[in-house]
Amino acid sequence: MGGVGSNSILRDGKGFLLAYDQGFEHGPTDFNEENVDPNFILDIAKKSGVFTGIVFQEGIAEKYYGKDVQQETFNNQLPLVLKLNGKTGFHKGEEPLSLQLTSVDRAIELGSAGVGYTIYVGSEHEETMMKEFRGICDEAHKKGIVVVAWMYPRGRHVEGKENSRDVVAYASRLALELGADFAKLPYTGDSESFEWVVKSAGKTKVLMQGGTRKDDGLLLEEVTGSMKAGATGMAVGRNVWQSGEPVNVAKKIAEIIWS
Ligand code: FBP
Repeated sequence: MGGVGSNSILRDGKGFLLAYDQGFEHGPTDFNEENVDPNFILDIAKKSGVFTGIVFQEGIAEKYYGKDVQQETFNNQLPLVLKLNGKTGFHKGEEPLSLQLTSVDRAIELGSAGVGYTIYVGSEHEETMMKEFRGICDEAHKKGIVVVAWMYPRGRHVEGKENSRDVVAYASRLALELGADFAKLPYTGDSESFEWVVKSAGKTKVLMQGGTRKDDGLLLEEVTGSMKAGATGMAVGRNVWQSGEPVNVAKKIAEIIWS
């Protein structure tokens, strides 16, 4: 996989994923009356028409994306990336561990084009996640779907260095060596340093992480910097669906990705 298979969540070689697993990771505290409804998120994807995939945990995929819903609304135009692991936000400040909750087979049953898995790089539990991830990579590739690794530096060994060039490049290299097709990584603050992150990832394609809601100008600057550095695209959540103009922001990001 890696080459041809990656195209299932790419358009003209670029990717733009809409992430909506924050209700799981942070609780509904991230949401308001509108965006607490998964259909609101699907509507953003539909109205903007710019995303190459959507990220859900199993329960939401089952109830809002399932094959019937997908056919009615998107005619298979919005590939699903099913998040296989996750943890709650109740353990902030500890050495994070996120374990597999659902399977590659279930992802395929739900019509997924890919699976996602978070590895907390630098955490004292990183080995457990790496081992689980390896098995997932092998299985997903055998069964013909792509693997997106959320590579997030976390824990006391990397504290304060979560966005530093060398730590993020280490995370991107790890994604390559573990067999991920895509690595979702935090931005390092400037295009030059992110270029090293992208280089370190080799044939693994880099998607920049969104993060907490920031000023639109800064967000677009980061997208520009990461694309200039050779990133394949972005995976974004809060910066789109927490915006007062989500469709507009999504389109502006897409303009940069496909420019
Ligand atoms: P955002 O663009 O909203 O940051 O979404 C990306 C994401 O990776 C989600 O998939 C996930 O729920 C969240 O960020 C995790 O954020 P954190 O690790 O900072 O709690």
